Amino acid sequence: MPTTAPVPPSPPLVLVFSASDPSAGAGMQADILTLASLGCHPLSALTAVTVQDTVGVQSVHPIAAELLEQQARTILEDMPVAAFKIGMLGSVENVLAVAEIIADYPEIPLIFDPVLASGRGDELSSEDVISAIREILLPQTTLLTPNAPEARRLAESDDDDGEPSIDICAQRLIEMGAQYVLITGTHENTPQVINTLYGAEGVIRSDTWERLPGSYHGSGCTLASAIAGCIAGGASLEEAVRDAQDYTWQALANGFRAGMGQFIPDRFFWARGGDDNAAQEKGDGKADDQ
Ligand code: PXL
Repeated sequence: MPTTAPVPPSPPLVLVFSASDPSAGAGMQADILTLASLGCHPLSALTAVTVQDTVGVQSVHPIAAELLEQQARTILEDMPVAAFKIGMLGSVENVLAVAEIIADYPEIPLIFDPVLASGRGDELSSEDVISAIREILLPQTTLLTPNAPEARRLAESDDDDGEPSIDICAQRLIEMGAQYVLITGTHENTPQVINTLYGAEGVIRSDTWERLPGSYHGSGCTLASAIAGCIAGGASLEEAVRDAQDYTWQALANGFRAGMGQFIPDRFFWARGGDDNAAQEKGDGKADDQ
């Protein structure tokens, strides 16, 4: 009797909705590198094509919503997806399309990195896109991962008299429907980077990291994808947030300057061999853990 070889189990499947960045510093390429590095199989639904290098974004070309929808639905009908990750969406039509798709899969955890501007300040989402995000995506989000400026922009209100605190912004984003919010402190003027995870009851954990000297392209994409990958691999949300920060810090510490602009995180730092990668030389980067 011929024996059939056992079929190896599938790695965890993560479906990413994000835009192409040809520099592979950020966007879909960053998501795919991160997920592959963490042992997941990355599935992709492209939302936009950008023209950019490590210095800046030259143009953004949203994909037609119908084509975006076809990419995702075709994959979802074929494979059991363990987590969704959303990055840049590119148009209001694409926000609507993605919101409709994920509404059909309420049991799949959704990690949403609300990309409003690039790290270098290029606008990547219009006011209409931001309104659509608030109204139809936040209520479906398991974990939202804005940096502090994005959190302020998403949570701002006409009644604000001055800038609301980060704690208030997190509370508002949870009231708008996100289950959890992780606000990153990379853009804040603090000596260390403080990332804080909030739930309905307030702060769940706060992690403080040594601030690295360089300017990095794609740190937020790396963090959100790493969280999605850890959750897809079976981690709890809090474990995923902790482990993904550790992974991201090491990817940044091993970042390389491939072009004339920002550093690119090395998502495969562990595969370069030897004991001499920068993260190991610097210790584990953790300054404090509250
Ligand atoms: O880092 C956020 C980001 C996400 N996606 C794309 C980007 C950027 C920043 O430039 O270009 C496509």
